[in-house]
Amino acid sequence: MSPMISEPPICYRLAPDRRLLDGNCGMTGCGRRPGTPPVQGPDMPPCLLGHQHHTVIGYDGLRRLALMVTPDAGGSFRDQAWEAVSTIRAILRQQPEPMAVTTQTVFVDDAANVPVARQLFQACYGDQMPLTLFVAQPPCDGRALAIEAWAISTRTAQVSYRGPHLVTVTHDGLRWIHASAGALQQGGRTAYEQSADVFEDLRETLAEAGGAFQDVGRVWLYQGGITAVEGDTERYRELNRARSDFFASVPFDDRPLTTHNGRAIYPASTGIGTCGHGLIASCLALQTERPDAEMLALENPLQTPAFSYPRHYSVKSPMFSRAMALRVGDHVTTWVSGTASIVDSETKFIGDVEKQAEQTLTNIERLIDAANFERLGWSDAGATLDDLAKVRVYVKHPEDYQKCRAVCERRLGHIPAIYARADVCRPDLLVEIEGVAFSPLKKPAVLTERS
Ligand code: 3EB
Repeated sequence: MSPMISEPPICYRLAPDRRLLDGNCGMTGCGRRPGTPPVQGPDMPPCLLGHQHHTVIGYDGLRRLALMVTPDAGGSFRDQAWEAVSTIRAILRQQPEPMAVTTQTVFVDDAANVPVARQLFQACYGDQMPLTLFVAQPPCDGRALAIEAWAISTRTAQVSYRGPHLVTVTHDGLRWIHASAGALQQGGRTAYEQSADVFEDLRETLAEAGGAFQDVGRVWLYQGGITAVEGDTERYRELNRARSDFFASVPFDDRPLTTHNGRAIYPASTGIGTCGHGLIASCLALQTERPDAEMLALENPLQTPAFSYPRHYSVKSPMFSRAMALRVGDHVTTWVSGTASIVDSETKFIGDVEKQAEQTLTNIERLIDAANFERLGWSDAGATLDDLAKVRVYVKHPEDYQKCRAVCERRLGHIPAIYARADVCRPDLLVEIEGVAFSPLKKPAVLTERS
């Protein structure tokens, strides 16, 4: 028999930037309450681990992580990808519970590098390959890639890896379906055909897991050449036309989980450009019988609903909600759609990226605040920018990166973030921001009697 080998001690602590916990999280090793500073370990060793930011989410006693990782040391694409993956593993290894990565979005500077990344992920994850999206959007800091990954405790959740386009996650009576579709290349199809195909593929993939499109709360659409002209129209307008046609066949007013407020309920969405040619899409669906679970589509008091934009923006309006909120257990999760400097239906601050970033963050702030939840019927919910677990910032011009980052860091603080270069669907929009917020439900007021 071989002698017992003891685990080497972990020498470097990778401290999370944020802990979003429901007061006392009840997890072993975590007596921390929200707002208290994180315990800092020694600095991570240079050159071994990449620049990492992560948030620990601990609501309902379930440990989840949002990770935003960029390699530090440069080198070849393979070196950088290796470093990013190693960093993710190091963070997971340091958790007090076993964790599994469920989904990742990989921002790459060049689609030609995707095969190398795939090979590495395969070696690293084996048959537990997260749902992986490659998005041709160069990270703004000049690195060859950046990874957004989500992980969940396998002590609580069962993760089922059902193929390259489908992962399901089950815990506490909730069943999540992550699905993806699309191709990095256009393959001789028109934008309309591409978009129609992608939505149909998503529908079929969801069906493989027993899901349907009306279970979908969040959609991401990454379109190559989003503002490019095709025939006598623009590719993004054609995507909207295909989405409208597809959504017409989805019974969105028959969502099992969602509060209606008297209108059709569209998923929250991001529709963003890439420097590739194809269309890549993903979606997140939820099924549950839990009586305390409910979803709410949010509109922004500062903005015209996208599905009511005037016709000059697109013959068929973009069918998405400004955010989708889910309440279950002790908290609310709010998926914020791609948000830009639009007030009512007009682009604000044309040519001024800093003011656009400010307006965008103000739009998000107002979208998720307690007043907006109250307006839409949830008087015990509400979130602030501090509740965001992570953000993605899509920057149109690489030279605007530092300015955008300065505004975001001033308004959001030190938050896990990836900045990537991407075209926004309107030519005058210079920046677009999306994120996910986790916030506690207000406990019902308890009347204390005095004796
Ligand atoms: C806007 O507010 C900016 O087509 O799904 C944001 C989020 C935008 C989603 C989509 C488009 C989409 O209109 C653009």
